[in-house]
Amino acid sequence: MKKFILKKKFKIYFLEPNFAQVERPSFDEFMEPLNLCYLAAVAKNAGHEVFVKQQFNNTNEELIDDILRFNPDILAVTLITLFVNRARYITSEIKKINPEIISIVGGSHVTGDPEETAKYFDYVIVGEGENPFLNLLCELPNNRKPNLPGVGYFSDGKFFLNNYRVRNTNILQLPVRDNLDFSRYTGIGNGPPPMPKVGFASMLLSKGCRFDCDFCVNKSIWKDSSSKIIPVVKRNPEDVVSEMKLLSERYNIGYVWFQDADFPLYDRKYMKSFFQIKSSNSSIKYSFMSRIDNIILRNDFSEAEDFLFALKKSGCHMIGFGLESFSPQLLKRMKKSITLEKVKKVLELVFNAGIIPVAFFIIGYPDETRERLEATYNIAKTLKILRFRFAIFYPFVGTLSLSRIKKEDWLIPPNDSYDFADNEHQVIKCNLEKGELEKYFKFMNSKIYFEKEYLETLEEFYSLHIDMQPTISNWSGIIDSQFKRD
Ligand code: B12
Ligand code: SF4
Repeated sequence: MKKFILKKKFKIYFLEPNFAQVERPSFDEFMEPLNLCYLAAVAKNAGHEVFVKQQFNNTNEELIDDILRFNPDILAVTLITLFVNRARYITSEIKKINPEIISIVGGSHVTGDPEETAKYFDYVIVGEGENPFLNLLCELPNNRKPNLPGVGYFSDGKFFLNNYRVRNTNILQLPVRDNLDFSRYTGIGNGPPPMPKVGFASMLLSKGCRFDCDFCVNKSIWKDSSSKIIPVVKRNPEDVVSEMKLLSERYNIGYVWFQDADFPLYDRKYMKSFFQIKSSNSSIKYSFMSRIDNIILRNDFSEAEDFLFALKKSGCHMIGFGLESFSPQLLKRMKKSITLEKVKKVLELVFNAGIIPVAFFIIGYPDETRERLEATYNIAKTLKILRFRFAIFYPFVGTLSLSRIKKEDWLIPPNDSYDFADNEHQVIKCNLEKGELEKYFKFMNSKIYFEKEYLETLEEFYSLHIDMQPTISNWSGIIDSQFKRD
């Protein structure tokens, strides 16, 4: 990263707003705002004063007071779609009291729709934020209308954006974690099997993704304008392990959730070197999301089996797979080329290795039908999956799916409320009756844990892996409390 000259030391308040509807109790599943922690690190190293804040369950008013008390020069907000309405409100209230505070936003929503977003904030930053943000901090003291890659704003009623993107290949700096409340981080929420009772933190081992799923925003973030595309940047395994060590020593962390978009299991050489360094230096457990096609390479089952045992031995506790649906038509539309046969085999191998297989599904995709939905559920409950997450499809800005959905007239008007970007509400038409999809959503996410097939799978897992046996035996209370929120 190039050296920046400090022209003015800014006080920067980095904010992750909470969900659109704070009173909704379903989501108490917070993780570190890694994006802001990385941005704070580069700003701090450049000489600025930084403070990272998550709204959690604070009211907007409490938060506004907190921001004003800090008295920042800059309010830097991360925006996924669900945060948009709240972020607009907080920023406009702050501006009414102190118009001098400069608002800068970035994140997946901003990258997907920079022009619309820029109507409500002073500056938008598209793609990876580190370099554009630092460049902007450098320019602001002399020039409020800079022409910088990745930076956009309205000027005299006209939107300006320099959309040139350069990948940030530097992931050497450690995130700023100074004022985070680690007691709020609990892994991936309630439900069987339980998460270990240890401190949780988030990390990145790599950045980028080699795929292009129809519904995903990630591709737009990791884009590169030059011809030399660097799809995935991996950190040096030694740096990863020393960050793990630091997390356990400084914050008493026992579990790391990697937030990588495409965790590099496919690079066996890299992974083996990670295992080696980790085994002799850190006992932290860890989890990540992976593609099904990253487990068995070149149809070599026995290599995959050995690899998974090594993965488990290195501390891997859980792997999340985006399975999405078992309808071949829907998978094709999502541009996800996975087959049920492969899914079954991979889940079995992961299960046998003693790693908890978690599956994520999308329901209500365009062309979803009752039959497809039920078929997916009925297959899912028989597979070697220990934790499920069914999410209602939301077409995020910047995705291929949104442009197709608009063209094919699938959106239910009005579709301008971002409060429903929580994957719990139906926002596009589908071949089900009104309200039916939401009912399926609740049913699928809770009742699956009481299915006979599921309970047999759970029992088999614990009989094979006695060391992972939980102390809680009755899940009904936990699951019911999660889903009683009407
Ligand atoms: C971990 C994670 C979570 C965690 C924690 C969320 C959190 N604290 O951010 C949990 C499990 C709670 C979660 C929940 C949800 N998530 Co989530 N999550 C992720 C995940 C896997 C990693 C996020 C991350 O840290 N990435 C690493 C950082 C470094 O990358 P980044 O966030 O993109 O940040 C870079 C740039 O975007 C930019 N940037 C970002 N913010 C800012 C701010 C400023 C000021 C600037 C200058 C730049 C900037 O610079 C950063 C550094 O390069 C992403 C997918 C992914 N792999 O990115 C999805 C993702 C962010 N989640 C998503 C969604 C939809 C959700 C849920 C609504 C889904 C649900 N119902 O289950 C909920 C919402 C609740 C919530 N509070 O977030 C979507 C967002 C899409 C959108 N447009 O809104 C994503 C992109 C997944 C996807 N591909 O669809 N999520
Ligand atoms: S869904 Fe996962 S695999 Fe597909 S493009 Fe997004 S991050 Fe990559």
